[in-house]
Amino acid sequence: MSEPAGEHERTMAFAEIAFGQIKALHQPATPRNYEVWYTYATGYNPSLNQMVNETLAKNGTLTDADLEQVYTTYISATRFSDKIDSVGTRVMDEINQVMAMMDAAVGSASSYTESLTDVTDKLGSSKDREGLRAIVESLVATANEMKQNNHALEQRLHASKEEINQLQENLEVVRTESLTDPLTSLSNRKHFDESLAQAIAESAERSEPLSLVMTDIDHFKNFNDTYGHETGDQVLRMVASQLGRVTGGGQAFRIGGEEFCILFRGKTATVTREHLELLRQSVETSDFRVRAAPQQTAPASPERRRPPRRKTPRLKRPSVSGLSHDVHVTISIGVAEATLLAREADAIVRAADKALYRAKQSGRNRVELAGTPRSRSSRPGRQIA
Ligand code: GH3
Ligand code: MG
Ligand code: MG
Repeated sequence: MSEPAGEHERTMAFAEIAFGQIKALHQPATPRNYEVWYTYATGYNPSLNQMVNETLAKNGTLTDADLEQVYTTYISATRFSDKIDSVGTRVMDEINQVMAMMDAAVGSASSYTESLTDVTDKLGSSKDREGLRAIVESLVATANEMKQNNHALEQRLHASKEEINQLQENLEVVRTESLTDPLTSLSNRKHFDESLAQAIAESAERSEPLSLVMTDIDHFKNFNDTYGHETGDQVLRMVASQLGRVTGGGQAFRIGGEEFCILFRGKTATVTREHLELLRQSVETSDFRVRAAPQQTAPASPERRRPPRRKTPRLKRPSVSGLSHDVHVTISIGVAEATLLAREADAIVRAADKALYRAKQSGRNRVELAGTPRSRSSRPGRQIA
C-alpha cells in the first residue's frame, strides 16, 4: 500500500508546481498549459525544460504562443511518434505472419515435389492395376493437400493486403494530423518549415520566383482581453478561413499564436501583393460577429516588441442582441521574394518579418514589401482610428 501513497504524494507535488506556475504567470488553466507545466515539474523531458527555462530567462514569462510551441514540439509531437510507432509495430507483425506463412508454403511445396518424385519412381516400376490405383490415390491426396495449403495462403495474403492497406491509410491520417494545426485546420509550423525548404530548392532549380508572406492579426491580444480566449480562437479561425481562400495559388500556414505565413510558388512579390491586397480587404470587410459580452477585467499585457496599439478592438456597430457584436478584424502583411534575396530560409523569413514589422509601424492593416520604401506600401481601404 505504501507504493500508491508515495505515488500520490509525488504526483501531487508535480501538480502543485504546475498550478503554481500557471498562477504566478497568470496563464489560462487550460489542460494544454497544465500538461506543459506538469511535464516541466516532472523533469522527464529535459528538452522541454530547457526551452521553457530559456524563454523564462529571456522574457520572464511564456506567452500563449510560447506554450503552444512547447506543447507542439515536445508533447504532441511525441504523441504522433507514438502513434507512428504503433502503426509500425502492426506492419512488422503483419510482415512476420506473412513470412511465417511463406516459410510453411515453401516447406509444403518441397514435400509436394518429393511426393511427386516418389510417385514418378513408383509409376516406372508398377505393373498391375492395384499398384497404379494406389499411386493415383496418393497423387490425388497430395494434390488436395497442396490445393488446401494454397487456398489458406491465398486467404492469408488477401487478409494481409487489406490490413496493410488499412495501416497505410492510418499512417496517412497520422501524418496529416502531425502537419495540421488543430485549431484552424491550416498547415502547421512543421509543415511550413518543410514546405519552405522544398519551395526554395524547387525555385532555385527552376529559376522561378518564390514569395513568402508573413501576416499577423492586428491588436489580437485585445480580442482575448476584451471578449475572452474563446472569442480570440474564433477570430483566429475566421482569419484562417480567409487565408485558406487566398487567390493566386498561395498555400497558407499557421506558424504560431496569431501569426500566419503564405507561400506563393512561382510568383514575384509584386504579383503576390495584388492577391494580398484582396486578402487584406476581405478580412477588413468580413462581418465577424462575436457572441460573448466584453469581459469586465483585462489581464496584464505581456512585454511586446511591436508598435503601440489601441486599448480595445473596434466595434463596427452597436450590439444587436445585447450579447452580440460585430468586431472589426484587420491584418498586417509583409512579403519578401526569394529571388531578390539569398535563397535561404532564414534570410527570407527575416526579410518578410521585417516587412511585417514595417506594416505594423506604418499603422497596421496594410501590405509591405521587403526592401520597399514606406511610400510604396499599399494603402488600407480606410484608416483605423
Ligand atoms: P499587434 O497588432 O502588434 O500584432 O498586437 P497583438 O495584440 O496582435 O500582438 P501580441 O503579440 O501582443 O498578442 C498576441 C496574442 O495572441 C497574445 C496571446 O495571448 C494570443 N494568442 C496566442 N495564441 C493564441 C491562441 O491559440 N488562442 C488565443 N485565443 N489567443 C492566442
Ligand atoms: Mg498581432
Ligand atoms: Mg504576433
